[in-house]
Amino acid sequence: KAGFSGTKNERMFELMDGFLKNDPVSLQKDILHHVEYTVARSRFSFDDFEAYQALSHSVRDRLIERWHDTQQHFKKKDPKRLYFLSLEFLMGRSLSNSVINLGIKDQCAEALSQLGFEYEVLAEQEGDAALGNGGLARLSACQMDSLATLDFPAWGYGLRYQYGLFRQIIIDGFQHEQPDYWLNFGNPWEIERVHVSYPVKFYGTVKEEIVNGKTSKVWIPGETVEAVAYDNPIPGYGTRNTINLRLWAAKPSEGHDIESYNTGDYINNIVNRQKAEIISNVLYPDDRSYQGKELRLKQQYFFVSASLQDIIRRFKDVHGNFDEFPNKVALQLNDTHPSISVVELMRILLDEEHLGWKKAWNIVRQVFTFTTHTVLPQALEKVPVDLFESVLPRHLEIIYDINFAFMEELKKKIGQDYVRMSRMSIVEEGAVKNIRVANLSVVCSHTVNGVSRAHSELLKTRVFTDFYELWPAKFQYKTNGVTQRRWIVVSNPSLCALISKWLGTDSWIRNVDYLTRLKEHASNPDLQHEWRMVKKINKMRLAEYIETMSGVKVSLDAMFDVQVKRIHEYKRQLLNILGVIHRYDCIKNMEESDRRKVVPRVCIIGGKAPPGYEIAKKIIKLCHAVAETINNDEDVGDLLKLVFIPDYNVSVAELVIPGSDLSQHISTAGHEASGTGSMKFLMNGCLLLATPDGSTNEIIEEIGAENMFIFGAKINEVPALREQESTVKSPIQFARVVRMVKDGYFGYKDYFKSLCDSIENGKDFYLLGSDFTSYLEAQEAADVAYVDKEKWSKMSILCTAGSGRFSSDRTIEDYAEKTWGIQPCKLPS
Ligand code: 475
Repeated sequence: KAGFSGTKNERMFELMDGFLKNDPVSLQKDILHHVEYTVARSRFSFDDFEAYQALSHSVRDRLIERWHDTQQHFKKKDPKRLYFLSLEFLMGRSLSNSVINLGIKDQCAEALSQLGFEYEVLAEQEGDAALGNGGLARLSACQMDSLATLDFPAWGYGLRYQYGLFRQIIIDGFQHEQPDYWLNFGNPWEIERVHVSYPVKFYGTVKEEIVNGKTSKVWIPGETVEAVAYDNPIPGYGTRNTINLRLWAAKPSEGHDIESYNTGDYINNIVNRQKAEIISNVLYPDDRSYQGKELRLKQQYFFVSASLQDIIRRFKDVHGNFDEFPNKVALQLNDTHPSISVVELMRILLDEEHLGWKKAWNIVRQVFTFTTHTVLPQALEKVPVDLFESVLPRHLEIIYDINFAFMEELKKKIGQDYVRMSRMSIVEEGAVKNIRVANLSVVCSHTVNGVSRAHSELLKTRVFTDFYELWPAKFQYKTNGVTQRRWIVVSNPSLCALISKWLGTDSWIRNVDYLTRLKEHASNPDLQHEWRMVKKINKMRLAEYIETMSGVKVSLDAMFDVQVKRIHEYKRQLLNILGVIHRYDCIKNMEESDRRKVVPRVCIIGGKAPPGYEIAKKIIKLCHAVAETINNDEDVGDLLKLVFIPDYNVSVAELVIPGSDLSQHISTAGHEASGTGSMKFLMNGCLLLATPDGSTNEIIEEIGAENMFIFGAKINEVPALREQESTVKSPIQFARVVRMVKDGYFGYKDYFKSLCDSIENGKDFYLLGSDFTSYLEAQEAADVAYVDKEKWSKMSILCTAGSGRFSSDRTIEDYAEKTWGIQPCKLPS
């Protein structure tokens, strides 16, 4: 408009007529706009993938609007913010989740259908964002969803890996790892912030300087790398609040090393600069020990340093000094991986803000909270002092100072108990001197959380006993949870509709307490019938997928029995496979007439083995070898099938979980810190066959043992069983199935030898033999229950009805109140 005479802001408001509209016609216009101007295709010719891109950009526009408003609102209100620091986030797909949380799925589907596209087909075009390994990383993703939905002023911080978790391909039954270059086709869900970047320093030396009459330490780095922000909006459900997951990518630093440019080796200098990007190149697969891996330490420090610079900049925008810092900032350490941040914050407060030791230490101890996700001692990180000294020289000094202060404090409390002091010390003395990152985290955090009640007991009695005795009040637990938005609404739309219909409301999507009301209808034959129909639809989807992936045709009448999770000895996929062999052996040796009584099963196993974990890889091969024999045995037919689902990831889980009848969570008691897969199955009305480990005991409390199949040794029985293990003979059925593998019944005799040896009498650390009989009994109980359709349906409904306590909404409310001290900060709607 020529001649406009108002202010700049008025002009902007005039040009922008409110928020983007969500009716199908507006969405269509946006989609076509993006086809033409973002994807740069003709609106008269674009394929499914291009349509996915255009749709994603249209959804992203809506996310950005809300994201801006949310950030503005947080800025205005200046509440205490939670910063969730995690080296891993397993987000999976964003489109399907975003349209649900924005409440625009139906409108998108309608808009697309008139353009000749199917929403479901487009959603499938998206690859997974797999910036994490397993349980810990998916938990972070679920918690982000809950933080947004519950309107908490939270930020997630992590690393933007160019390569996510490896892709698993199976060749001849063996796992091979392939790089996951997930950014190949672009990523519409992130916003690159070229102007939000910070220098991160490494190596070099520390000097003393006099600043304002006081000696101060100055770190002269040997290398500087730039961290650039990529923002990923996380929308809440049923609220406009949209929070941010900020991931850092490494870029060569501008202005760094100018001198070497003058030496004339122009090309080589550019090549060297490029090496900076290696830091955020690749996610480390969970190999249980990272000891001595320099790149891992650099990744940790890189993301921590950039995040803290960002957090402090935001704080200083509003506050003139650090007095208010603990009232405005909560820093959550997701496992020990980001724990170097306690030292980095000390360094900033001491060396850059010149606060003085006492004041700085006082602040640090008020802002950090730590959650640990493991009970395995080998997973507790240690960093060799030499490595630390080279990469982060100033941080090592500060760790020594923290440790000195801690040791002095300890001496006052416990006297001269040097043995105990050396156990608790942050610095481990010995042939190789190490920094114990777990001890550092416990000392510097005001709260230490476990991820289930059982886990918390183990932390107190086995892992951190000395610390628990010193600071009992520090130790808490928050039983994990998963988000019902992703795990029911997104992945099981039929069940979602059914639940809302029978409850007469969809309020359970924001408030899971409503789910308990399903209990009242659990015996209703109409609900049971509809419930079975939903399961059947989901089993059909899964059966199709299985056929495409493995060529095996499975019967929908069979019980779908599923174990999907990372492959680990303690998770005992081997127990499952040996159980399948036993079942096979029974069927083979049965009279023809008895075969008619067998409850048909499809046993499904999926999961990735850590690349360097030999035994885990052998378990995958064994699964394939056994499957090959069983699936091709005409005596067996539909009575038993075994399939391995390759490349298990979040989007595969969304397909597998709703289609399962029974799922297995069978870790040796005392080894699974919590387990969250079980919760996803539970929500989807899938019965659990489980050991009393991790969060299972709490599930039993909610659902009742009579609605589950529980077996095996209890946590407190395991140590004694282990001691007796070499003297107690394993049951004959166990010996028989192991012998079948050993004798080469499934081929690869030599290859499986070490696997069989690992469970031989006297070496069976994970107690497969000892639990085998009760495992078979539990399996039999499941068969019996499955035949009684009414009973099974009722149990299944009760699983969903009792799953509310395992929503991450409950976990997050609990953290907010008891650990972080944060309040909701909701955008006015
Ligand atoms: C537990 N991952 C589950 C889940 O709390 C629990 C370790 C080292 C490096 C990279 N990743 C890891 C884990 O430790 C992990 O995933 N732990 C899992 O955390 C959430 O439910 O029992 O095994």
